[in-house]
Amino acid sequence: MLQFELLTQDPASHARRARLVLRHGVVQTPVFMPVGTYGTVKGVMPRSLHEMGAQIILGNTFHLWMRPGLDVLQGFGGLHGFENWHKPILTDSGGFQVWSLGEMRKISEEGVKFASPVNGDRLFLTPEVSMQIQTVLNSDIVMQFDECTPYETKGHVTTEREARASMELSLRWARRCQAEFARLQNPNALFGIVQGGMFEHLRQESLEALVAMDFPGYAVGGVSVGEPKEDMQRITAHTPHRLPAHKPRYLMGVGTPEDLVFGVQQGVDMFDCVMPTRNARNGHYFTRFGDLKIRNARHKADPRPIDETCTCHACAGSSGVPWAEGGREGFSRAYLHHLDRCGEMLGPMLATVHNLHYYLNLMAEMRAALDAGAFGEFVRRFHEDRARGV
Ligand code: PRF
Ligand code: ZN
Repeated sequence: MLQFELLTQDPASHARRARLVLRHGVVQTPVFMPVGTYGTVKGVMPRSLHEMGAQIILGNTFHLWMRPGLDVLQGFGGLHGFENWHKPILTDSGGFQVWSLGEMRKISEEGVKFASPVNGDRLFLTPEVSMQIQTVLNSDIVMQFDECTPYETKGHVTTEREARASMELSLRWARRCQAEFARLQNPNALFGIVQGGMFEHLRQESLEALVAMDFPGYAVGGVSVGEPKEDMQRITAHTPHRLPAHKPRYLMGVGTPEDLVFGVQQGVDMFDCVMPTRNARNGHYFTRFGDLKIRNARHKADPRPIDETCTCHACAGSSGVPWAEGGREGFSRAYLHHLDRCGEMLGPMLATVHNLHYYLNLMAEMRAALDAGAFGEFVRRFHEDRARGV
């Protein structure tokens, strides 16, 4: 179901290189997982994802349960055949997506009651139902159903008492998930999720209880939920390296390029985030030399590509030879600006390709630096380049 082999460990941080073997293939870590909520990484064909070096993508229990529904997915033997992606898939449990519904839901010990945002049907998502759905999806990695403790609700910052109650509920749900997953004889891997809000001692209790349950991998949830950056970094620095060294660690829903580098330094192996894909659709490009907003009028007649050193299809065209090395097949900033102004769909498509290429390449560079014993040097260069400006 899951094998995890540690390859190298950076002596100066918690960063490590590993190889994760799943039922649909091998994943080299540290890894970034593009988000494909509805069974599609928005605007990108599976073939392009493969060419960009994507090793594993995400899907969402909650959305796929709403549409197309389990009977359709069952007919395709799960999500891989339906979306035509035959490499590993991780599915989130619905815990976070239900949290995002806000007012529309009611949480109890048993699970979460809510009205379908699609047709208003009354639905009840429980740990057992989440495991049943993810078993039909046949995802390589199944996430436990949890409650993502909010940082604040309507201006009220979550107290320690509230964070404890929420963390303990997630632990009881973890046990129910584990029992149901076993009952269903799901052949894939179930990950537990550490919660505990912004409190280190609650995080410690959560992780100890989950480690005692012996999951094949662990996630850190409940970060990047609107808290100040210092809190996010404090929790990211606390939890991952305290999890078992011989099992994969996944930081959920994080983050910026800087957050990924920081997370790897803290011993995180896996990341997912909508940022590269969602920001792309707003004309926000991430690059080695900082970020760029294509809507800005200063790009109106600029013949240069987004990043002269980038080998993605947007910056280097089909030759893959970057502008800086004499390739002239990339799309100009002027053209991308024009596509954005006209609302043409090629604009967000190219931006998504570039941003995902940048994120996936950043992870590949971190893996190469770890392999070469030069991670510290990589981190120094990364910050220097990002501060240079595009
Ligand atoms: N729980 C689950 N999915 C998530 C999160 C969580 O806490 C987060 C928090 N950043 C993102 N996705 N199940
Ligand atoms: Zn590019």
